[in-house]
Amino acid sequence: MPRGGTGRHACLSPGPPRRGRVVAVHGHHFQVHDGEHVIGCVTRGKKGGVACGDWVRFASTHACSGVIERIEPRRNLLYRSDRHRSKLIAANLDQALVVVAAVPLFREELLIRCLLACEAADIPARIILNKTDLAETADLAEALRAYATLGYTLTAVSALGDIAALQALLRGRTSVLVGASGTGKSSLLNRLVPTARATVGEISQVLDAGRHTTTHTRLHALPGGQASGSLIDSPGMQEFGLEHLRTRDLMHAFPEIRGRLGLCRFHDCRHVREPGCAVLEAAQAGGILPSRLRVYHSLLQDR
Ligand SMILES: Nc1nc2c(ncn2[C@@H]2O[C@H](COP(=O)(O)OP(=O)(O)OP(=O)(O)O)[C@@H](O)[C@H]2O)c(=O)[nH]1
Ligand SMILES: [Mg+2]
Ligand SMILES: [Zn+2]
Repeated sequence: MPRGGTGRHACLSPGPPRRGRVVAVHGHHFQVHDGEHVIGCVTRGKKGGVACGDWVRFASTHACSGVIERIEPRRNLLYRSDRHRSKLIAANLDQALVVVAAVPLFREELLIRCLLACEAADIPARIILNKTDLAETADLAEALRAYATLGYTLTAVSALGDIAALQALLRGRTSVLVGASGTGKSSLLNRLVPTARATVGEISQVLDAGRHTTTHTRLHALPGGQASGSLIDSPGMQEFGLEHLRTRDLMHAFPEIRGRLGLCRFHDCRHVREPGCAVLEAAQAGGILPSRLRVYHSLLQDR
């Protein structure tokens, strides 16, 4: 059994393609769970683009391995992108849990970018504030209250303490843990799926940042049988590239802008400094977080 995986490794006799779910991604190697076994698979040729959580058709070959023939249509796909390529995070999600913490240093822009990617992919997002056992967390909890009014429920937990509130959110769903390195994603996973035994890293005091301990995305079955749901742990990121979002996508990915589209004087308003802009007026009246408007404007500059 792969550490923290789902099911047993198997050598199967070759046969017609079967259905399975991708539970781990290691570069061009994938682990596929067919409901009973985990089979190491590759893709045919150079075809990449398989994400953790994908449902695939695969054929078992002569060894203890298989070949992914095709990816079934996805319900959704969470990914980030830079100028050169896309980095797939996970597919077919019921929700994304964006994990934040006061230690290492909280970076609001990373949270905002994670939430934008979720919005653009039409994946419901929640914020999980971890490390409530640390005194520094109280101020962050206060600062994040404004996010609840945007529709992102905040759940505060400690991986060292009571995680019942988080457990309740996961039941029967496929969820992914995303966020900055060192916020405690793998620590939370280990509490929720004790057999996962995921490696937990130290935090660099010098850099006040995580050390990118988790290097691969992996799906874990939550305890209690099939209906319990699945939890995907992903590597923490330092940056969250959003090259794939065009100006229009961005406007829609900010709920506070989306809700005001059509209310500006000019129909092609970009909400930067146009007169009669409903978004800027709302911001001036204190109805929009300045930090979020700043990120919106800086993202527009790249487009
Ligand atoms: N005090 C406190 N420390 C925690 C908590 N959760 C995690 N940590 C610590 O935070 C550090 C990073 O934890 P990880 O679980 O490795 O963080 P991660 O988000 O998985 O990091 P990456 O895999 O690099 O993305 C470790 O030293 C953990 O012991 C918590 O609730 N409270
Ligand atoms: Mg981790
Ligand atoms: Zn406007």
